[in-house]
Amino acid sequence: MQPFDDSPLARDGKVLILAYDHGLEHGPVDFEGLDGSEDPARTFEAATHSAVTSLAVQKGPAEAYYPSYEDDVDLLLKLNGTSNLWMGEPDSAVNCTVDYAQEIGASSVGFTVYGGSNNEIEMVEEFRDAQEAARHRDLPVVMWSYPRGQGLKNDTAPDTIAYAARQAHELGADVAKVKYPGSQEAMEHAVSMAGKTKVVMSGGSKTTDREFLSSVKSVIDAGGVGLAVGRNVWQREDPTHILDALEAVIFDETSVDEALDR
Ligand code: FBP
Repeated sequence: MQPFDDSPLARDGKVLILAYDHGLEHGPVDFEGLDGSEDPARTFEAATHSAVTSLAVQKGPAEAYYPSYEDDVDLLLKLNGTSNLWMGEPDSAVNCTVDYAQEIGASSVGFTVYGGSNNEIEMVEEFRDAQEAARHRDLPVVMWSYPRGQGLKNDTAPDTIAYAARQAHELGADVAKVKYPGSQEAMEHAVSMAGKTKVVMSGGSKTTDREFLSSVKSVIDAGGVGLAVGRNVWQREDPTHILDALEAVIFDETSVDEALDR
């Protein structure tokens, strides 16, 4: 297992994953506010920004677009994912194998686990297979660690996010991608629960530059290594502007004001 800092996921020990799997997870509704955002090429292009350490997509966009970007973008292949078209306890289909992900150019893989779902046991067993296959191929593993389901009242409560971070560590993820638990203190608790697993924040729905950057800043100050973000980048008219600011906060550890002035 290669040291995290030398892994393709990280730059200077930090992470900025640009996520673009929303067409599957949420459907066309996420593209409604901005014409052109439905075009995967636009987000592949954004991922060439120096702040982006990898681009997380499903197999289809990877097969279709990654060949044009393989010199400029690190590919994180999301191995499972689900649509919003059905109802029931949270679950996610395994859509791609680790072998095939590597064949089409992935340098890391991602996997969602809905801890607390009635489908948790099966999801964790699927994660086991993916994690071990990834270890054999030396591909780092990011767990989208999203507790949710019938038993959970609040999926961003501090204790829940700390458990999500710990679950990712216990199951062998290199990086735990968790929702923001509302404060720096709560994020510190999650980071401390994650052992050697690195913690990144999940972006969430689009908000103002200042509010978004402030939460990112508190994750960095809490010992998190960065961010995995989708809508707060590619739903903006100018993804470059917010990526410049994220580069400042995550990699240069500037204040939010300084990042906004760049
Ligand atoms: P955002 O930054 O847009 O929240 O994207 C992160 C992400 O994990 C995506 O990879 C995924 O499509 C989406 O959030 C899932 O969000 P949820 O399941 O909470 O609706």
